[in-house]
Amino acid sequence: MPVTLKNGYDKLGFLSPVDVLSKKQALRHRRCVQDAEYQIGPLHYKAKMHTILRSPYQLATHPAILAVVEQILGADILLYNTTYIIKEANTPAHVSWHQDLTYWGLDGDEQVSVWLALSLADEQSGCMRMIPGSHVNGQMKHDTSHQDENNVLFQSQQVHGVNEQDAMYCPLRPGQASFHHGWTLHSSLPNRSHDRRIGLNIQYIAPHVRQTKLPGYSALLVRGTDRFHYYEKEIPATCDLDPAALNWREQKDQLHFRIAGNAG
Ligand SMILES: O=C(O)CCC(=O)C(=O)O
Repeated sequence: MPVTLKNGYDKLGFLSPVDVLSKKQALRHRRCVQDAEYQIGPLHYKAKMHTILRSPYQLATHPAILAVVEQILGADILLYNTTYIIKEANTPAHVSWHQDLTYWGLDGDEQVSVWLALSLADEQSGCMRMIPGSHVNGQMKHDTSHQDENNVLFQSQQVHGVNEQDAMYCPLRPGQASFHHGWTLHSSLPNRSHDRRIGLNIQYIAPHVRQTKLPGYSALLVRGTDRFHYYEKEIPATCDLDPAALNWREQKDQLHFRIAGNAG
């Protein structure tokens, strides 16, 4: 990655758009999601998708993505989670202003989230909006007192008083990705288009970052060395929808929800 891109990430708290896949490749990966949905039902916001499907594993280890992640986190990279975030066509689902790391229970912020578009994510379909520079002051106060069934976030958590005039929209064509820091304030509006908005959210951490809320979280080394061994080792999918892998993922999904779905 040219030095200017890394500088841009450090300054803004995000990088967008980055070309990863061709449109045709993105469509192929979209079909993988939809085939799996056809077989096992909705996949929106479920954790650890790379352990049950080959497509998200291939994407989370894509050299074009890891090259950028390495510039941000360094040579040692753990894949922490993969999850599809799907807004159906013409639906009110939205994401309130928040910072990812607020409820993740991590003891450091050497973390980066990638959002890879598998369909068009633009202003009409509810692409992400980011507040440039909002990552520099760390955690802001989040309010969880207003549950909203249309809010994608587990706790409808939100930061109040964000000046939306400062927001930058991050439109992505299928196959493009954005990268954002865990303290970057971001949100997204409903999908007002006639197509589904499908993104794969891929979260990476540096191996020295610990999960402090509950034991038993797992991760997968995707580059370099893990000298810390804080996480249970994951097995990536070698075929799609293996029954043992489905069962394992279900348990980890519950653990993930107990961690990320609870304040404190
Ligand atoms: O998919 C969206 O609209 C929001 C995603 C998000 O909040 C994230 O990737 O951290």
